[in-house]
Amino acid sequence: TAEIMSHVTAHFGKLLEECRQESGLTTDILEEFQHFWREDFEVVHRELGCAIMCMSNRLTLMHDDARMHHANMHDYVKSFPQGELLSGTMVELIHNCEKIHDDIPDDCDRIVKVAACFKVDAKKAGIAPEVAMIEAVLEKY
Ligand code: BOM
Repeated sequence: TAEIMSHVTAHFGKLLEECRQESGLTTDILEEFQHFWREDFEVVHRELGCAIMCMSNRLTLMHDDARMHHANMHDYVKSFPQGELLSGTMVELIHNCEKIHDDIPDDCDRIVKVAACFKVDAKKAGIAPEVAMIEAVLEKY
């Protein structure tokens, strides 16, 4: 659900600042991670892909090949309140997007495409949070 997704995004987004330097993601591109879900934010910058890879690696959510670690992602999402209601859907949506973009050799380029695909599919599935929902839970993490 969107409520659970707001918690996952709030927690995951806390890692953004420590990944800015190595990813080159400037505040001009994305000021705060929760803006990822804004209607008018376009998920297109390679640097965002690099940042998501860096953030995911801090939580060991990716394999060495920069693809999602399914078991760890399941456990990560399940660690949030009612996370078990979201974990299966989330892993499935991300994996489906990975399959679609598997031919892109550059990790950062591929991950930003996977993230854009996931944003679209999460909206369709009704699990995309409103930015205000994320801001309401930011203080918990
Ligand atoms: O193959 C790469 C898999 C990683 C893609 C992850 C997509 C996440 C998009 C950004 C949205 C984040 C919200 C919560 C974080 C969960 C990882």
